[in-house]
Amino acid sequence: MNAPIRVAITGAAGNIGYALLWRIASGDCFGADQPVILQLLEIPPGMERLNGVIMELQDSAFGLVHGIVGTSDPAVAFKDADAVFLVGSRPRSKDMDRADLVKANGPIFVGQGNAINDNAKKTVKVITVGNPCNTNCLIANANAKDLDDSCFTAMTRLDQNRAAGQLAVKAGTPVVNVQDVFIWGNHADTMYPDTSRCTINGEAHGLDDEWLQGEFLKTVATRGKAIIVARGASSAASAANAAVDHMHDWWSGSNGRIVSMALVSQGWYGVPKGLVFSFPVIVSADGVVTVVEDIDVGEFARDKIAQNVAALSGEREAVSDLL
Ligand code: NAX
Repeated sequence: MNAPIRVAITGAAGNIGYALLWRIASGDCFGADQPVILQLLEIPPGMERLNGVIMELQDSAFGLVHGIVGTSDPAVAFKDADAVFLVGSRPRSKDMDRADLVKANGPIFVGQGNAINDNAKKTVKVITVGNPCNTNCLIANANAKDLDDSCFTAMTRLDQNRAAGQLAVKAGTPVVNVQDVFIWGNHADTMYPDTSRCTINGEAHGLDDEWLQGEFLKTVATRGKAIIVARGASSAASAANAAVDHMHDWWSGSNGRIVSMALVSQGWYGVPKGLVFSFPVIVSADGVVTVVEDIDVGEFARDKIAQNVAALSGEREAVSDLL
């Protein structure tokens, strides 16, 4: 057994938190030999629900859980954290558009970026899930002045998994046989699932552009809305699963496979420096994330990348006072 690590989760009493905590506690994320101390953050109105969640976690008697802290103080939640899941944020109400959501949630990530900077380990791995996750991540990173850009990521793994799921159905094969599809850009309906390196059953996929650029793209881009319509609630278990996949691969390596992570751009593929943008990456077994820089970007993909750059540049402009 390794020494326990400290894992902070914000919005821990929410829907995604309820699925995520059990996956982390059971070892799916950090490994079966890695004990965890769970440091759970909620806002004061969520504390009673959080107490109920903590009771249930205790009642699950997980051998890997070596401690649980429930708090509404970010300094306590992020203290000495090795890994942070930023899940909590204000949901979009009916009268809000995306720009309103960016403005409403931005201040949360100023405070949390500061608190991570002052309290977490300097090697902390942060995944941002709460929407708009790319720009929330940008704000948190900008307010964590002493931490390296590489500590901060946002989640596009759910979009990747949705794409892989659709490709598997189309090809009539288990999803495990679909490899190396990845996402460019923003976690929003502008994101682009790129199949240029994708293999199915170990071979180049051979699917036609008409389907890939039409029905496939539309299904993946609008999947979140389709789930809300069908379920009456937004994706929760699949989002938690994607967060586990993202952090698992960051912690233990992607085993040579290409996966999607939204990173603080260092200018890769012409994406302006500082935007939090999803790229194809490979992660080494010791957690070093490397952007795959030799993707042959065709005209269609180039146009999609440009659309995402424009959208994220607009979001950055809208929160410039928070950076
Ligand atoms: P819930 O509304 O069920 O839970 C959010 C929780 O966060 C609540 O318990 C709330 O009290 C808490 N919270 C709010 N502000 C907080 C703060 N400042 N500090 C700590 N906790 C705070 O939402 P849930 O379904 O769990 O979704 C959480 C976030 O994930 C949302 O922003 C949602 O839009 C986003 N999603 C992101 C996805 C992605 O792929 N990146 C997909 C799923 C999901 O839509």
